[in-house]
Amino acid sequence: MLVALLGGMWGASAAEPLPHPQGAVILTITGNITQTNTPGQAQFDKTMLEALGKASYTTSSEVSAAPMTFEGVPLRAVLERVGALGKTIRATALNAYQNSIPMEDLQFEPILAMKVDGKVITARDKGPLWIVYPRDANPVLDDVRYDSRWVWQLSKLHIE
Ligand SMILES: Nc1nc2c(c(=O)[nH]1)N[C@H]1C(S)=C(S)[C@@H](COP(=O)(O)O)O[C@H]1N2
Ligand SMILES: [Mo]
Repeated sequence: MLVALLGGMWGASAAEPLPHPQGAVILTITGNITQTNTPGQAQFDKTMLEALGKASYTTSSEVSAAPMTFEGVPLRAVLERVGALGKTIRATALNAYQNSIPMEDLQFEPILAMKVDGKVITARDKGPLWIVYPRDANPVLDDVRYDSRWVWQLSKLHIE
């Protein structure tokens, strides 16, 4: 898998056409993707994201020394669904914070968390989507480079 990522082959397998969101759009993906449901964009509501899979882990973070349990959809599943192809994911938050996430980070299985400690997160508490890494499970992730990729209030991903 990692070899495929480094070779730029990521996401070659795209699925059936992406349906239109029925609820509020919480994530918009643009750039190098093969699946769209609006010209140039793949828009997702919460239900669509939840349908893509589930993952959770409990970890401390830069935000909280006390471990919190994060639950959401694997970033990998979301990128697979839109046929994302590229080296970098530019993540943008509601507050216009941006950071670039190398595609290689998928090896760590980051998730787009929608719940923290069992509670749905809203924009008020860093939701509705928060990029999270399993930091306690992998010492290499305990680093400011990765901490800054924990984009909260995530609203856009641009693949390039
Ligand atoms: N939306 C958003 N996400 C963000 C940030 C931000 O300012 N806005 N700061 C990042 C940085 S630099 C780090 S280290 C972690 C933790 O930020 P904090 O130390 O300001 O709590 O969240 C990251 N995610
Ligand atoms: Mo930071």
